[in-house]
Order: sequence, then structure tokens, then C-alpha cells
Amino acid sequence: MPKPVTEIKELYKISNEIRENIIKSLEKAGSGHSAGPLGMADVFTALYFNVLRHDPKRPHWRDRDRVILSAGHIVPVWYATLAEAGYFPKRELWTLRKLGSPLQGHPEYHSIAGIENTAGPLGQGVSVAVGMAYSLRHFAKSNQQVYVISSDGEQNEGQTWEAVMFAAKHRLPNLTMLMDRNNIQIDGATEEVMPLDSIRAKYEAFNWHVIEVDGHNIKEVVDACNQAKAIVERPVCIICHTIPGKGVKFMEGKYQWHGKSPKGAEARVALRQLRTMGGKISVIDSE
Ligand SMILES: Cc1ncc(C[n+]2csc(CCOP(=O)(O)OP(=O)(O)O)c2C)c(N)n1
Ligand SMILES: [Mg+2]
Repeated sequence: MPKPVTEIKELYKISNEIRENIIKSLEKAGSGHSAGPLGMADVFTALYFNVLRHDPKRPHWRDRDRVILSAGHIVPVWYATLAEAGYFPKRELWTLRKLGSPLQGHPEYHSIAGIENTAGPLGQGVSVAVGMAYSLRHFAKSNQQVYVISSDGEQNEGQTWEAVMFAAKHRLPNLTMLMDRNNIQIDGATEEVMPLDSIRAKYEAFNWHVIEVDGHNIKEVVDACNQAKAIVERPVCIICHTIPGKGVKFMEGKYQWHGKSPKGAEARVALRQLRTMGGKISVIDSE
């Protein structure tokens, strides 16, 4: 099991590297989702480099914590994080969305090490995670945690709420949802398409424990996950307030970048901005 990275500066270096690889893989793919993956890079870094009990060298280790990505379209951040953590070689990232690649535009169960579920149709992953948490708890009698990554747009799906009710009924202590509250979805602001607020009050009414964090404050995310582990009488929803497209100025806050990839010149500008942000301005290469 890798040692958790505790140095916050180091964690930010990692999340910046992940962002760069998201941009590079999307540019090479020529299509795909940019805003959500960039916005969730800090949350994925917190999970895989500090919080999770896992071992990239043993992806099927029985005692690992599970990560389920319900908002399947943000999978470029999952691939880039898994590669960064050593689950598979980074060169695989450059095959994103290519014919025959294990890295498709939405995740497929076990297509490559570390991918724990298939997703794409929104709302289903929460049910998968709830079922997993229930069976780990009641049949395997284990204490492994299940982390499900959901999004605000996914809260529009009825199936999400069936799973949320089930989790509350069974007081699943080993289930934590990390919700990407970035206020956008495919074609506009969430509050215009289908108002969600108060999303906190809704989860509390459904008997979940709710924590809200700045999803770009890695320490806050880590602390919230540790707090969640200590809450044993109910499932926990961590609402992660994020900026879609975080790190790339022309993408930040723009729903138009929900499902668009950066083209050559755009990618070069994006990488330059990320490198400046990461404090390591260097020649833009394209490995
Ligand atoms: C059941 C279902 N309905 C519709 C879609 C089409 N769709 C893909 S992403 C998306 C928006 C989801 O919102 P969110 O996850 O918040 O997107 P983001 O924040 O990444 O822009 C929609 C409606 C889908 N994938 N599945
Ligand atoms: Mg969203």
C-alpha cells in the first residue's frame, strides 16, 4: 500500500500534473469532456494520494476501498489519476477514445486496472455504490469504504434518490458520496435547468450526514473524508463546491466546456496556464 502524501504542496503538484494530462489526453482524443474533469482533479488527488486504502500494484486486493464514478463523463480525471498513482502506464492516456483503447469516453468495468464500474447513463453509479457498500458490510462483514463520485446534474435523476433512500434505510456507515457541486450541467446552469437548492437540506431530509467543502482545498477534502469515516450511524454526502474547468481561465465556469475538448492552440494555452499555476513553467511538449 503506498504511503499517503501528507505534504499539501506535494498534493497540489500532483493535481496539477493530473490536469495537464487531462488536457493532453483530450487534445489527442479530439473530443470529450473538459470542465468536469478539471474541476474534480483536486478531489481525485485527495482521494487517491491520501485518503484511500488501496494498492495500485494489486488493483484486485480484497481489502481495498472502492471508488465508483457515477458521473461517467468525467472519466478523463479518473484515468489521469489512476495513471499518476501507478495503476497503468501514462502512455495509455494518449489512447483516450481511440478505437480499441481500454480508455473510452465513459468508463467500462475492468477495462483497465482501477476502473471499478461501468457508467455513462447518469444516476446508475450511486445504486452500484450503495449495493457494494451494503454487501461489503452485511455479507463480507468488512470495513472497507465505498466512495461514489456523483455530480449536481446527476441529482436530476430519479434513480439517484432511490439509492439515497436505500442507503439511509440501511444506515450504511461505509458509504461516502463526493458530489461535484459545480453549478453547471450539459446545457446550462443547474439552477436554470432544474433547481437543486437546497441540495444540503434535501440530503439531510433523506437522513444523510452532510459536509460542505471547497473542492479545491485539498486539505478540506481530506479532512472531510476522515470525518466521514468516523460517522458510523449514517451515510455521508460531501458536497464539493468546485469551479468547472478549474485552472484554465477560458474554461472556468463555462458550461460550454462541459462536453468539448481543447483543440491544438487552445490546449497549448491551457497547458501554459496550468504550468504557471503549478509553478513550473516549461517548454510545452506534446509527448
Ligand atoms: C440518464 C442520462 N440522461 C442524460 C444524459 C446526458 N448527459 C450527459 S452529461 C449530462 C449533464 C450532467 O450534469 P453534470 O454531471 O453536473 O455535468 P458537468 O458538471 O460535468 O457539466 C447529461 C444530461 C446521460 N448521460 N444520462
Ligand atoms: Mg455539474
